Amino acid sequence: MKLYSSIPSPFGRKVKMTASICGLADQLTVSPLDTNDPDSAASNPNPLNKIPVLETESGQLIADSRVICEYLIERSGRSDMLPNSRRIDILTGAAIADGCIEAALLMVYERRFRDESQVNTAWLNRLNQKVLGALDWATTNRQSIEQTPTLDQITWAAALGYLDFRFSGEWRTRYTELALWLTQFQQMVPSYLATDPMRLSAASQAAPSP
Ligand SMILES: N[C@@H](CCC(=O)N[C@@H](CS)C(=O)NCC(=O)O)C(=O)O
Repeated sequence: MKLYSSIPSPFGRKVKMTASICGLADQLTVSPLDTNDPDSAASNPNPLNKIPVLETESGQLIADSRVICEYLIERSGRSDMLPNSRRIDILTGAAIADGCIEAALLMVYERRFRDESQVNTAWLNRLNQKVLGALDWATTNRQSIEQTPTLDQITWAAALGYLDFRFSGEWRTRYTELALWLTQFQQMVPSYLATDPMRLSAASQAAPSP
């Protein structure tokens, strides 16, 4: 399988952690793709020019990180990561964590793609409220990590890791229980540190996107 992604991508990180937990990491070749590169659309099989995107051995295109994760879980038979008995609750948690990432990503893009004088503060505040609302929800609804992390937990770890990476971990002061939860996750899931953009970007001098 070929995964198009980049080191900083939180959605890509979620997929890489999932592949590793599923025991599929050695079947995955990561092809670096920087969507900031004006030529990236030509090499991205996703017509939306978004990452991550997966191409299977048979050439099947699988787009959107949540769909890719579901594919990997199904392929590996690791139904304990998305058990039928809790499927809707887990997908809801994953959707809220994905929404948290999306809002944080849009905040980054607002500053990246506009001149300083054009940055819309009302829009940034609105996005920030979504991030805080999601973190409030996660605080109330977080589940301790059992033997195997579930898809929602992997997505929350990717979201919190992105807030560490792009917003200097400011969330940690207000959300101490979530910070403890992330420490527990990190201790139980080695691929969290192995995919840490702060460590990997420093090591590879990677491009700053996304
Ligand atoms: N819902 C998508 C979101 C993917 C996404 O927004 N990825 C970012 C990078 S983390 C991207 O490709 N941004 C480039 C763009 O939107 O043009 C998923 O879960 O895969």
